[in-house]
Amino acid sequence: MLSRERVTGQNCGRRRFRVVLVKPSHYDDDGYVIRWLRSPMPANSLASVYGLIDDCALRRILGPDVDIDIVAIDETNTRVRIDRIVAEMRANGNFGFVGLVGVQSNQYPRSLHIAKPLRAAGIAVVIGGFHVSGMLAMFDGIGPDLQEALDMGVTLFAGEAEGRMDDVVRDAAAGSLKPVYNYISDLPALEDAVIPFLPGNSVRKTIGNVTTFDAGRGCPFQCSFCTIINVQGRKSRRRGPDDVERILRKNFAQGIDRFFITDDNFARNKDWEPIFDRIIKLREQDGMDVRFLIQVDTLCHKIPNFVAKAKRAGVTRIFIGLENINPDNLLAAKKRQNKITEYRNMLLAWKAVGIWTYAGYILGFPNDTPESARRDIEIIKNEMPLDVLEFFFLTPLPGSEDHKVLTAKGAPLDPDLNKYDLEHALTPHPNMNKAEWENLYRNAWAIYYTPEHIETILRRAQAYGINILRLAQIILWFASSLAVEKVHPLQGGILRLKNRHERRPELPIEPVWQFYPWLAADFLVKHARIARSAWTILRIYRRVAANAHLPYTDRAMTPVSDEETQTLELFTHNRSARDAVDHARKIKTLTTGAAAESAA
Ligand code: B12
Ligand code: SF4
Repeated sequence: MLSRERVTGQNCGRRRFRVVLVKPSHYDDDGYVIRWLRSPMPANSLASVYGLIDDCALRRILGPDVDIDIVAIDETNTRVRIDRIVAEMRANGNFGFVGLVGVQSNQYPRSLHIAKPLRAAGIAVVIGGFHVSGMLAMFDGIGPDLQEALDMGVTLFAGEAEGRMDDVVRDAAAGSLKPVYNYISDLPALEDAVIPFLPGNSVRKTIGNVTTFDAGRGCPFQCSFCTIINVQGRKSRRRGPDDVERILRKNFAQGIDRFFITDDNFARNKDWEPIFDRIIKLREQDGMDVRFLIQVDTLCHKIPNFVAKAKRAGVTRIFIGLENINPDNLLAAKKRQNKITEYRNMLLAWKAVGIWTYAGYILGFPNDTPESARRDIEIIKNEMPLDVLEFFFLTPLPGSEDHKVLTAKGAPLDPDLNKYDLEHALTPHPNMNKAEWENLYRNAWAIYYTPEHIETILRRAQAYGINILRLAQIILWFASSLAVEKVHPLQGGILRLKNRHERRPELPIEPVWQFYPWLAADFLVKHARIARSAWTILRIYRRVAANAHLPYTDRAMTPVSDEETQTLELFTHNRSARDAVDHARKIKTLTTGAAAESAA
């Protein structure tokens, strides 16, 4: 638990308003809270809300005699001791509130379980995040899940809190919190907004010296499975370069120099260039060796200077929502901007500057079958120079158009929100039954991360001058997370911690004689498996490193030639892939023809 208690000097007559911020985790399939000794990275949602409350404290918005203390807890790496929160709040006359922060749909049931005893003790509780925002953005009125919170006396916050936190804090201090604060149709500008921040000791409960921040919000595209456009909008709202510099310097001063910029599509942040220019200055003139992971789209390489400036700005990894290689599926999901004809050139543009590529691949689009998805993964392995690939179930997340449409149709949707984590089959699929879909998801990881393909990934990376020891470690993480820990790598961490009493209330508390021997056996089996995978990957790494002097190339590493569009499986595996190639060719002919005419 991390506390930022203010030094108040004289205590006489002063009061302390206590804010406990909890970023909840959720339950695994056995009903236990997912918590680690070290979680992968700090949550930007927690950093944003912490920054906003800290700003309220610094401005003393409750008056000169009231100090605001903030405690920030990320449940993915710290146990939430509800009994202690209740005792501390009680000792303070319940002058304060508990904020359940950045609550996703899969974290909503856990949030209610945390809220219940707090409300019973008379403590004010406010829930914010994508579930509340997504539901209020897409539906008129309050659904049963949100009503359950209201019935407990929990306050709901929808929309973004920049510029709105003063009201919440003042109302909480006056004991007059409203049931709902709904700012979903009034999104704030981010220029000069309070910056996200978490103190270093909170960041250090995660794996590396990496922290997260958003340089902007919103995305112009319209993918039907996406929640972001309905919650954060389609317009680019962004922080200025001065604020980005402040975020970097504040973290750098506490020894943190690696960042995940959480913008869902940094390439469509309208100020990507001034932001990169400022970071380039910090790196090249001020000697700040800061590095970044960013998320981009599959057309980003066509933006003039984008890739070159990303490299100079210290971007070392990019994440792309590749989603699928079947154009029919992409069209069905309104992901029209994803052009399979551009995939390889885009990946090669990043590779040419030595930047690693992560991509997300969604399983369960309407045209997928177990066979077609397996074949598609093999095509990716052979024909696309991708490093890390991660798989997700197509999920109707609350806040998305898919969820709204299916709800309106009365389609059967799994009622357990805890499962809305992109790792469960939640709706009937036209071509696969539930078991087939689940098998496909489990097998997809094994199909991609074979020892042979790991060797190919490392050979390709070495040819581009990428640090393959670091890449091998990340591959170990992604290749073994589901098989060993039974969770997606983005939900994984180092050393899983479980408490016998932290189980979904619907499930029984296991007796001591059953729980602990099982925990010990599980620990041993898991670590044996990790050791075996690590040994396999280490041997591959050594073999590849020993051949560093030998040139390496393969089909995936060469730019797409016109004649390859007739032979590559990526472009010929079905009719719509062939149509996509024909379409791209027509556009090229038309644009080069028009250019030739205007030149004449
Ligand atoms: C960065 C990120 C991650 C990171 C870090 C987590 C984090 N929250 O920072 C990582 C990689 C770990 C991650 C993992 C996952 N993520 Co994620 N992630 C994001 C991403 C891209 C940015 C989050 C963010 O910083 N947003 C900006 C903040 C400021 O917005 P916010 O959280 O809504 O908070 C604002 C308001 O809601 C409000 N507010 C929030 N809390 C509170 C509390 C109070 C008291 C008040 C007053 C106000 C308030 O004020 C805040 C400031 O304006 C979002 C997409 C997005 N654009 O948000 C997806 C997103 C949140 N993730 C999502 C999912 C599904 C996951 C995973 C389950 C996926 C998986 N299988 O791996 C895991 C879950 C792991 C976990 N333990 O969280 C979904 C959630 C959808 C939903 N309906 O629930 C999103 C929306 C993306 C999507 N696909 O739609 N994620
Ligand atoms: S590109 Fe990404 S952020 Fe943009 S609409 Fe599609 S899924 Fe959402």
